[in-house]
Amino acid sequence: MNYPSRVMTIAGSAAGGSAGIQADLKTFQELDVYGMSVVTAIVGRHPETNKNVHPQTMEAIEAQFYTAIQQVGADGLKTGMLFTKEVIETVAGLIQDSGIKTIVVDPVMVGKMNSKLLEDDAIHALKRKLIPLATMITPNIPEASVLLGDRPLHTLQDLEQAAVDLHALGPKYVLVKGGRLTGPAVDVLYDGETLTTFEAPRIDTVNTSGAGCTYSAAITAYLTKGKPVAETVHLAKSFVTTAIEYGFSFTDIVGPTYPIAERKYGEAHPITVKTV
Ligand code: PXL
Repeated sequence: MNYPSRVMTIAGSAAGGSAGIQADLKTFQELDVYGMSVVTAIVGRHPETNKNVHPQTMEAIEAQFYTAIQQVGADGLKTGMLFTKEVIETVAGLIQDSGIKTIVVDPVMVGKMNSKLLEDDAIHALKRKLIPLATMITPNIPEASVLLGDRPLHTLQDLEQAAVDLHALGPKYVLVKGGRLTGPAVDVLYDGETLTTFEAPRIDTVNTSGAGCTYSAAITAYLTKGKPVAETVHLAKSFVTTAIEYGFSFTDIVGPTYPIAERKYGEAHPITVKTV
């Protein structure tokens, strides 16, 4: 038997199941990589205290990481919600000592329902300690803007320049996701030499909770399985676009993307790829 690639997510647990660890593990399962998890914080709102983020201790974070590494080992890893400077520094240290080759950093800052998922004083540590270790970073427009000192980003050209400038922080590849522009959903990949755009039709839905997590988890899965970077982004964007197309809501609040959609409906979305 050929064993599957082993992939770890270090992220928040989203109690509602749409985002964070839950979206990552569902996506890993769909793409046949063996999923493991390190929960950095639990996200779930208490109806009386209103507290929404329940951080885990550094001891708990390290315990989960070492258990996964020692019992299984890891070929690839992604980070999602890290929440504090201390978690970022701890996680950067663990990654650095691990020798894991494929590292995807999704610089999660704010959730779809506006939950704050990263503290303000953590940005510096994210830029200086974690991003330099990344194979790929996957910021959306607000995250790219914060990482560039609150630079306004309004056009595709702005995103292309942002990808080039973010590459200077040290990751091997930068993917700036343009989902918040109007018109088609265009993402920009920069590998240090060439800019490539990946365009999908815009899907008219509000049910996109977990879309970013699902996208970066799919990227982690494909990269870890050894796909070349442009093919990885193409396949992962197709996967997440289908997951968004079949997104739904059980209630009257923003609902989840549906990571099972590509398999269930046998449909991979066409993506237009262009070199800039
Ligand atoms: O979608 C961003 C996100 C990431 N991680 C966790 C979340 C959310 C959004 O709510 O809860 C844990």
